[in-house]
Amino acid sequence: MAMGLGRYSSSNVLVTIVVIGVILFFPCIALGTEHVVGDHHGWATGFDYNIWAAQEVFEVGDTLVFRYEAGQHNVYKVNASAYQNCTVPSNHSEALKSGNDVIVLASPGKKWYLCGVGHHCTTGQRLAITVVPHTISSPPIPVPDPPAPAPVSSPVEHMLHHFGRSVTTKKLFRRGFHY
Ligand SMILES: [Cu+2]
Repeated sequence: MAMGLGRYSSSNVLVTIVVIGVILFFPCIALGTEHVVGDHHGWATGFDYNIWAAQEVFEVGDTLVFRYEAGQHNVYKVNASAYQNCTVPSNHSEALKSGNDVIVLASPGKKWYLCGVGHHCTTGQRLAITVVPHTISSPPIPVPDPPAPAPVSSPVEHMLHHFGRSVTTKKLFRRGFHY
């Protein structure tokens, strides 16, 4: 094996394969949509995130971006009942709190998030979304080939039948015959 690969060691080959894999998959990842939660309102109180979420389509590979002033809010990923009851997880290390928290939606299904600061959740600072499988950019609808210019021979032969054998293809074209 080493001989056949010349100077390349098997680890180099592995790296190359991984790089090629990343390059092949990158377009898919790169096409993921970035959803800034609440758009210009960001992640805050006094906003209806259900209305916002209803207008978005969340696909696997997309990202959620929670933007807020660090220290004012935070983001917990919770389950359905915690979302319903605004139960803040007791493990505070689970909170995202950078003020620009990016979450990659890695799997389909329902996801719930809430702010664990004060009573922010009960006043509306919570988000429930449904992530759907990534739709690979739909393959082009198969369009039947445009009516291929019929093979030169057949119509010409057909015409020859009508015009007589002395009429050649060249003559037909010289006379401005188009089909
Ligand atoms: Cu908050």
